[in-house]
Amino acid sequence: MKRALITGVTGQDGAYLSKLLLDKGYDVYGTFRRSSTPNFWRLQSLGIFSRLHLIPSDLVDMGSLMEAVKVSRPDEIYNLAASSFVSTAFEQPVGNAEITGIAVTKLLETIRFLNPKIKFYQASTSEMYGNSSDSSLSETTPFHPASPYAISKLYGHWMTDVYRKAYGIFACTGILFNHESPLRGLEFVSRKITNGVAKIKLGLEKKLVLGNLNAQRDWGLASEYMEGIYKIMHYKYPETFVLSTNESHSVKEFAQLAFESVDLDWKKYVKIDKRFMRPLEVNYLRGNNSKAVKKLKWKPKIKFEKLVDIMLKEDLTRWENFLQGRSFPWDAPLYPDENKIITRNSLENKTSTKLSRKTK
Ligand code: NAP
Ligand code: F7E
Repeated sequence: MKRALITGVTGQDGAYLSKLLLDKGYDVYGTFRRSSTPNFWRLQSLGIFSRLHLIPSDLVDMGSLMEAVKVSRPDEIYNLAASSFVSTAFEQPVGNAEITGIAVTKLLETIRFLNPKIKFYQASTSEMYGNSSDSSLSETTPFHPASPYAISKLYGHWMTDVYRKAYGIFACTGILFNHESPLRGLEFVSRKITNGVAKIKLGLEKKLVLGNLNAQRDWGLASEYMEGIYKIMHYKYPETFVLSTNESHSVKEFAQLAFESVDLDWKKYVKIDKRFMRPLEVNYLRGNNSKAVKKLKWKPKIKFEKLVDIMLKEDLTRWENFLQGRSFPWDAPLYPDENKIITRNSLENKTSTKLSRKTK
């Protein structure tokens, strides 16, 4: 039986990848951070919580990472843990470098010391491209990172490349474009919209406050991207692959489609607040997945419209079940009102503006 160690098992991708590997017969070990309140709702919601081995570990603590590798004796390590919310990385750039960047080297050093035969996957990101002049982004497109998060990720990306070349470790990377699901964190715009629209439809909320509606992203379904990660790890050589849908849609399109799906006019409910805009924005991202299609035979089936539909239906069902008094693993009832969270960005941008004519 193969053994896999996944860092960040409590996150969206950690949950879906755990399920995929368990279904393939792997013995799966997952690292989690100790917190004062249990944080396993995604694993519970996929029905796999009791099938995993859990190891407490923090990316800032090298000893705990070494311990996790020693205890799990993995054939494969998937490094999914990171501080993954771009806005928070602007607020906490030093912490982000430690968690999202330097920790990659800690893991690679652990592999080098303990067992260089362990295969390693690093979760790289389309954010590393920043505001590129290319309209279709592939493995050969130069990087222009535009956030502390992207810089930390680029550090981890290149470090993985160095350990592959310098020490012959099977160290591979996936440059994944945005992938979403009903298990996506509520701070990310996709789930913020589907959760917000569900609440408005059921009369639990009156408005949805967003930031830059014009930003465009290449959005796919997380579970399909985990199949891609598995294929990257099992390709004959350790290489870098882009995983994307090759389509780009704006935040405005996302919101419009979600409201229209429940017969509501988005213009009546969407408000804009600068507090949700970033000090530096990545305006447009669209991937080119042809290498993955050709070499891995990986191709996403779920595109934008279907993705919005899947997420919205799940959030509607959850709120309906909640109103009927049913209990189930879920994050939304405990999530704070984002408009009340004081951040550096919210203090600098106190003005809330109605949807401008231009955006309409
Ligand atoms: P996520 O839902 O935010 O999950 C991140 C995971 O990292 C969580 O389990 C989190 O633990 C853990 N973590 C954060 N800080 C940690 C620390 N100091 N020590 C140990 N664990 C820590 O992110 P995701 O969407 O699943 O993404 C998975 C990976 O892919 C991340 O590296 C992300 O940067 C990258 N990525 C994501 C996308 C995307 O569109 N989803 C695209 C490209 C790349 P807690 O639950 O305790 O917070
Ligand atoms: O923002 C805009 C925002 O936070 C998408 C992470 O998984 O994917 C994710 O990063 C866009 C941005 O994701 C709001 O300005 C407008 O342009 O959902 P997001 P992200 O920043 O693209 C990449 C690939 C990763 O690697 C990351 O880990 O939407 N936007 N209004 C908003 N964004 C948020 N969060 N909230 C808003 O109200």
